[in-house]
Amino acid sequence: MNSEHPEERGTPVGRRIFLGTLGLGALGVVTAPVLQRGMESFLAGAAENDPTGLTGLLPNGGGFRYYSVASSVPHKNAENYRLTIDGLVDRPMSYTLADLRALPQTRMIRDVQCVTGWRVPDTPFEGVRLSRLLDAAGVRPSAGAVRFTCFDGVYTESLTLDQARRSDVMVALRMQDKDLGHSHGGPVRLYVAPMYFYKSAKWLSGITVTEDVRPGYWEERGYDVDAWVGRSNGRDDEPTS
Ligand SMILES: Nc1nc2c(c(=O)[nH]1)N[C@H]1C(S)=C(S)[C@@H](COP(=O)(O)O)O[C@H]1N2
Ligand SMILES: [Mo]
Repeated sequence: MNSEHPEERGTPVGRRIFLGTLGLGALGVVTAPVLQRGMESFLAGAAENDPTGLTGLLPNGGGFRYYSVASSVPHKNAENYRLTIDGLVDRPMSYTLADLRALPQTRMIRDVQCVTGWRVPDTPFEGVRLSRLLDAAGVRPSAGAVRFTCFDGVYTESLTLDQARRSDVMVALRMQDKDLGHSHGGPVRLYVAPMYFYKSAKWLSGITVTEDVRPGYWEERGYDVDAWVGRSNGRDDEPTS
């Protein structure tokens, strides 16, 4: 490795750049399946060696595919999980899991659609409407967008303020009538029902109100920022919301 570019030495970053480049080269559609295939063979191997049947609880069972652009993600629970809201707000906030559970919960049942093609019908999600958290923080007039960050340290997402205030956008605590497990982004993930599932950032830890949209992880790698199901990314799927 060239010592003039010490920042290029870290292998995790190098791997992310490699995957991202693949994604750009094929309009972003190749990248996720590459990760997915690795995970599926891992799951298949795990299932073969699992007399307890516990691997049946892994996400592949329900039609979901497991995705993470980070190679490892810390586990967070009721003791150490925090969700912060900051940026262009009057009252920056930090919520514990108990705080979020104490707020009014919304339940929605929608299809989940990944931009790579897989769809999971009629999936119940429960959590707190994002609009409620934004109102509690007091969004300033100069604000136009929201940026989401994750405790995997890598993934980011974004919405316009109008999109973020839709009633079908939530900070989800439960999916399929269970508390969100780690592999699905638990304890808390974003859920943007009308958009491709890449908008639904897993392991959500930060909500920052900003002036303008800053494209998220996959959006910097070729996916559409306005990710409406059936009306973006060159796809014609049935809308989900
Ligand atoms: N933090 C984080 N959130 C993420 C992703 C990711 O890699 N990291 N992948 C996205 C994509 S492309 C999809 S399809 C869904 C997958 O969610 P699942 O693993 O629960 O099926 O999460 C989205 N949110
Ligand atoms: Mo996806």
